[in-house]
Amino acid sequence: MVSLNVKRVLVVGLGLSGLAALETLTRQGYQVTGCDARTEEELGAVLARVPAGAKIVGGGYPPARDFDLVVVSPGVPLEIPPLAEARQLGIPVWGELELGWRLSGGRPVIAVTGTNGKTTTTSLLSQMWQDAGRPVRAVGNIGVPFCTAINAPASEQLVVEVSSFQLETALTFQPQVALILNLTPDHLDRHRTLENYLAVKARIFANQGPEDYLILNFDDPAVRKLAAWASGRVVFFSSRERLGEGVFIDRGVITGSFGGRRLEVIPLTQVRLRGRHNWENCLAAVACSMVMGLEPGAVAHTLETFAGVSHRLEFVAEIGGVQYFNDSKATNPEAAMKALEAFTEPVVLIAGGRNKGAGFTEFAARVREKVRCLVLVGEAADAIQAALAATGYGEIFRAGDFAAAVGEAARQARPGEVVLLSPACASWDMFRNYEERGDYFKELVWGLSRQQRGSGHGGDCLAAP
Ligand code: UMA
Repeated sequence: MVSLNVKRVLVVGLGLSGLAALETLTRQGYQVTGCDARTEEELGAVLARVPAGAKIVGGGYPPARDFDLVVVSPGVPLEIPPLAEARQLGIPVWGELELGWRLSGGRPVIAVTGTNGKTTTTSLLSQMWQDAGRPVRAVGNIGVPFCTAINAPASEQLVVEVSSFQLETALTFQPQVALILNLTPDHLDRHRTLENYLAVKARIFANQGPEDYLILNFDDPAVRKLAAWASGRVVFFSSRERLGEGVFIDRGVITGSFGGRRLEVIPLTQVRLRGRHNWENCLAAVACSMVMGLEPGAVAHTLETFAGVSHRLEFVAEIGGVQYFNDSKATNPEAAMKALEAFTEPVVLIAGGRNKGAGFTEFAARVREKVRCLVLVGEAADAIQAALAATGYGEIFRAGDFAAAVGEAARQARPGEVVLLSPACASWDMFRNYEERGDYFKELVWGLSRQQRGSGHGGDCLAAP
């Protein structure tokens, strides 16, 4: 067991990460206090999950000076009092990822970051390992705190989805393979400037050594530039250019080229995921599989069969010739623009929610090109409508709530079209998270599909559940 050389630990935030940290630290005999901005009453059922032996402070934070280490959850801003105080007093502040990484003894991991596509790529990599018959576990931002995997057998490959929030408090994290998929403005309400955000993302490879790999998107200028700072071996992937070295598309075939060795993996037409952004995720995963020596046959099989993950361009149902897709994970304009690129059919788009500090000018231009009609809902509806007004686009419907938005989209859509939920915004004004938003969308669509069947027009109804 790895010793941390501390006794008293303060865990800030009692969500998934905080609870996992509390559990792990208590089990290892540290004196642990968990705290949360939510009062004990608001924490409610969470308290039942607090391990025996851990103290809890609800409705605020105890002073950091009483502790030797502060462990913080990714969603907690670093300016709150105990964290500012800890920094002032020189008390270390680690994120849950850093804690898990240290307690795991710094085991070799694959780490995936980027603005969009992290969860898809993490899941795709896990599936590749599974299909190759190798034990694997996906952890991190994907919804499974790193701390839960500290005792995973050494034979098990950990694939870690890493967010910018987690990287802010990752000090010694050193993935054997780091992937950066793309970098566009996101979470600027927290990181303030794009430069800060890029600097935080670059921390994923800051501790890498010469034997480690850094897999970078050649087509993304901000990502490509990071190669200059790498101390590991850089491998590029590109969906637009045939690279001398790296992974790319050559005459429609995903191809890898390393040290004069060339490998044709699979024609794009046989890849199940849709859209260029997904090709990029596939290319990044292929590059990772190659540097890790995975069998190409298993990799090709995964690409042929992997249908994506929930809430990312997830097919929900076809009702009366209209296809419904759930892309609730698109919590920023860039992600929603990428989703739009995946369709050649006319799109009825549902967008809106809480803006995380993004501008909508570029998004509006893309909507004008690709969206036949737009249904707006949530806090950011005015801002999005204003951006669209500047382009002269008028096909906009406003909905008072989420269910009304789905109903309006269904009314507007014609056979052969796509209804796409790709909100370009966070869900927090109406839901707890994007999963809840996506699940509600699916329920509403399945409800429409049942209505359609009930009305005797069910012959052309293809519903997922
Ligand atoms: N809290 C405070 N003070 C604050 C803010 C929050 O005490 O100022 C408390 C809240 O009351 C709550 C707890 O902190 O009890 C929540 O902590 P958290 O927001 O870190 O949430 P977790 O449940 O620990 O989930 C986190 C990630 N959440 C965020 O980064 C916001 C999850 O990513 C991740 O799956 C999980 O750890 C396990 O690693 C979600 C996410 O939205 C999916 N990520 C963002 C994204 O993908 O864009 C970064």
